[in-house]
Amino acid sequence: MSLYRTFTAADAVAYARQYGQVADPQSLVSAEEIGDGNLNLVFKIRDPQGVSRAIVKQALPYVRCVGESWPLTLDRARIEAQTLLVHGALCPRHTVQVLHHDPELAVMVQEDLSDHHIWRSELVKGRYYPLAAGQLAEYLAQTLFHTSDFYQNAQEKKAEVSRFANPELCQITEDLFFTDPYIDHERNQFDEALLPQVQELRNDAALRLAVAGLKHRFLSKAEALLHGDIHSGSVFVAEGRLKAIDAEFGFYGPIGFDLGTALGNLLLNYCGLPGLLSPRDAAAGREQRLQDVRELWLIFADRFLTLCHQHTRDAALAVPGYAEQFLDQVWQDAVGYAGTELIRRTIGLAHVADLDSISEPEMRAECHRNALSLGRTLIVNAAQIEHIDALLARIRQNG
Ligand code: SR1
Ligand code: MG
Repeated sequence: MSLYRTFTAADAVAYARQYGQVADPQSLVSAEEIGDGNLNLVFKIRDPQGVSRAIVKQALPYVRCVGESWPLTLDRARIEAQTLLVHGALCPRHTVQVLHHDPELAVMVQEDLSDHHIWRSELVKGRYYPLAAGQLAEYLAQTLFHTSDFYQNAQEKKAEVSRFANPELCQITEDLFFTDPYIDHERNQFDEALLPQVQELRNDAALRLAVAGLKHRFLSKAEALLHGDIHSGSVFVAEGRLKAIDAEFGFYGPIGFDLGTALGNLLLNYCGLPGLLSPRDAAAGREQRLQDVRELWLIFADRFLTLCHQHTRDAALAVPGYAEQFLDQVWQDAVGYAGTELIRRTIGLAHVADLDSISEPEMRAECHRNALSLGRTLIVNAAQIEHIDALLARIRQNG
């Protein structure tokens, strides 16, 4: 018999008292449900002064942003906790700490990060965290290298691929990134003004062919234990600090997918800034975003290659030149996946505040159009965009 029940605020307080690892558990007295993501309940647990002391997160048996008509496995809570535990062991500085988790209740108590802010919210307000892109790159390099075949024992890795099989959450990505935006699907959402450009994308044979390749690689390349949803809403930042959260989409997939998701979200912000800030602030913010894009890739590439050169344990993969060749493929994938993130966040089911909070309709439509055309450019031309400066040039050309 299943022990699962959906938590009330009182359940969340009781749970945090038992498992929150706080000095004085009885001082936890109230809970506020603050989940604003697409899937889960998230409770902040407070003391009598209203100070947040613990976070309790519970998976619902359905997709929260759609409702009970879209059931979804509770096993995602186990996958999330276990992905964060693996990533936390590899990169504790940049992974939220899991204090306790229970797969049956689909619940997790995690470290309270109330002194941090969600990176996306800060980017939308034009706030710059100059170290964040480099820190995210460090998180990605450490977690992806150490769970890849360069480092992990081949037999142990196969067992991990099976432990982290995440078919229902992967299917969400497979559908929302690679299928829905290119067909007439009821889940898609976009302003009517975009319809001509949406139809062009649907009829674009070169684009559809490149997206097929990206989807196929997502389905079949078990390269490393990905975060699986590392957009700017899955990242907490504070002055000089960064922590990845929300790893329920974790699975063994193509390394370029995590890089592409992170890059794509920086570019969504780049596309939206003209509609969010004054012309002067938007121009400055866009330069900062390009700097973030540059640092994210260059620091990731540097760290990943250094780890390959110093710590590769597979004798054949350690042959001189192979790590560089592999990284070239990761780059090509990352450029393409960044393009799919731009397109699906503009016209698919799940949108982002970087574009949708633009209040002026014409400006919003123009920013949406820029995101779509940049997304297409990256997907179709990934093989010709051979290095970071070529990418930055393409972004500037797009407008
Ligand atoms: C139905 S879930 C929609 C989106 O929210 C998550 O954060 C993932 O990005 C997913 O694609
Ligand atoms: Mg999430």
